[in-house]
Amino acid sequence: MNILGIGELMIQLNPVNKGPLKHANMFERRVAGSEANVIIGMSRLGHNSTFFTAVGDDELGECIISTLNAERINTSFIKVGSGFTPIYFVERGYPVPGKTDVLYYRKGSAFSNIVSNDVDPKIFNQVDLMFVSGITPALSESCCLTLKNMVEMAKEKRIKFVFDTNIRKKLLPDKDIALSTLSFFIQAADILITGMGDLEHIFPNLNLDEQINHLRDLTITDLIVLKMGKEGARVYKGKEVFETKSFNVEVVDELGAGDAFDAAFLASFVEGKTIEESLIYGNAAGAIVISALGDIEPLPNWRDLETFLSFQTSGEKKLIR
Ligand code: KDG
Repeated sequence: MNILGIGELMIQLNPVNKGPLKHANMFERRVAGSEANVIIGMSRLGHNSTFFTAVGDDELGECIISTLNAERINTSFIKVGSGFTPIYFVERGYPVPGKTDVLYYRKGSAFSNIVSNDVDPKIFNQVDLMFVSGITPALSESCCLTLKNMVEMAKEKRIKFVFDTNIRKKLLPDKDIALSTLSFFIQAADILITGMGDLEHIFPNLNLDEQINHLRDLTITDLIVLKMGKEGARVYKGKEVFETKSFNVEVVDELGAGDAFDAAFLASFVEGKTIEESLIYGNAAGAIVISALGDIEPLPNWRDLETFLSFQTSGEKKLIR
């Protein structure tokens, strides 16, 4: 399948050790960005991918483009030079063990300055599926407007539109603004992905069934995917509900686990695997990514997924060194 992803990539400065950021003095420089993580994950699982973003005309922008090129992503539509390349710092495992926080330097970035004229309509040629998340409309008004236009163009061309609500509270701290910023995309999605934290942010103090019912009222799709972290994942398809448990692994760096889930779930689902199988591959990819540093580096290919899953069922017996 041909996939188009849209979103911001940043330079990630990830401490080598866990602990408070103010005492971190050794960092590894990586590249990450939620939507790009998903697209790279899908590329590793065999799908042709194009990515639309913007970066600064600087060394860090070049680093981001070469990362995408190395993953066989088509970077020819990327805009260079409309602002600076953003950076963020990660705080790992502190103060809540196993949890991660981020410190962004992204306001006014190259991507947040994009306008609809920066999008070459040829980007939609031969695309089957477009992936977007709630981070992009939250970055700036022009990002939100550009993305709305892109969704409309994709719809005209009958491209399947996948939307992950993917709320970053640092970008959308107010629940009403969060809901109004995301409602166009929630409504238009052909596949809608969300998480427990996102539902709690936009529909606080309700039980899960009530939250899902509210979401159903806002969207045209009958396919909602719910990421439940340690509890696994669920799909609501019409009146049916499918659920699979997560895998128990040591958390090294939780960033990117949800993106890895999306990549493996979507890659499996669009190539005809059942909903249950797709959920299992999604959970396996999330578990693999959570067990190693970085968002992009540990994203699995099919062989990695099969090795992980066969270890879950057969243990050491099937591992040959
Ligand atoms: O999904 C992991 C990402 O959230 C993170 O690494 C960076 O894209 C990012 C963001 O906007 O927080």
